Amino acid sequence: MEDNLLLIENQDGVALVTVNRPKALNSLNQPLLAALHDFILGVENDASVRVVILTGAGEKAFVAGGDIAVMQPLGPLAARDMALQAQAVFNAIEACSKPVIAAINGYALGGGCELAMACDIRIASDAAKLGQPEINLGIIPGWQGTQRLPRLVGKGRAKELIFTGNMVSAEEACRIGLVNQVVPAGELIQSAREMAGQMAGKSLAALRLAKEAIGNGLEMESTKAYRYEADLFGLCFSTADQKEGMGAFLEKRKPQFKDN
Ligand code: CO8
Repeated sequence: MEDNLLLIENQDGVALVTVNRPKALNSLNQPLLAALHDFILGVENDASVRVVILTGAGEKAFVAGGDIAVMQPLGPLAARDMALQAQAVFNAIEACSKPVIAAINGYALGGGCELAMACDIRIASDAAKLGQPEINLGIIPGWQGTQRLPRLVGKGRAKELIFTGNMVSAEEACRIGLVNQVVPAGELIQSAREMAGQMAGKSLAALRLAKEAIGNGLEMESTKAYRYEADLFGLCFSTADQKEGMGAFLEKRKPQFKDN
């Protein structure tokens, strides 16, 4: 049994969470998935956490996928269970009311790329490599890669990546929209912290509604999505933060948000 599969460090409202199985390139097994799930559900009620940064231990990998040694002997039902277990974790990240930033420090392959795609924002080190190499193992992505990848990079590029199993550099991933920005390896966590710090100063109520509008709205037909956005926009006006934010602007001072 491995200890400390997740390292968690909370500073100034930003939780830095490190997937910690560097000897297996941080590949995800069931205990790690369970730990990630517990963590992300806990964040919801933890007022000390405003933004999450997810990264991998060591210099080589963010997460090199699902643990192939665990998967190799599985039968179909157990494989489906493992797919569903991870999908529940990734759905919880997507549904988390607080922003989650993936700081991709190295290989983000298969389930690792899928984990990064479940996060709201991806910042990659210039040494990172991303891909969906499942085809080389005789399988297809099972942790939502066939769905999230085409939504991020378009159907054609997603098919190319999934059918060839080729990895792309961080630069190429940025060019095709798979990551938001690329930074020098030594500056990755600092860059992620700077972005997280900016978000941590906002109203959590507004951040949450913005995340819901984008996430849920994209799954709707556009006229319904526009109405949904208007509804959530209206809901902002039930918060003290809306009165404070607009009041502070008019009074030419910095807002003091209270997250409600
Ligand atoms: N699972 C288990 N162990 C791994 C994994 C992995 N995904 N990746 C690396 N490791 C282990 C290696 O076996 C090795 O262990 P050991 O030292 O005991 O031999 C150690 O990590 C270091 O790896 P390498 O020696 O291979 O390091 P290299 O620098 O030579 O290569 C690579 C690095 C290119 C990243 C290479 O390790 C690699 O190709 N890894 C596999 C990448 C991959 O195919 N990922 C996709 C996995 S499938 C998946 O994610 C599907 C998820 C959905 C499943 C649905 C549920 C059933």
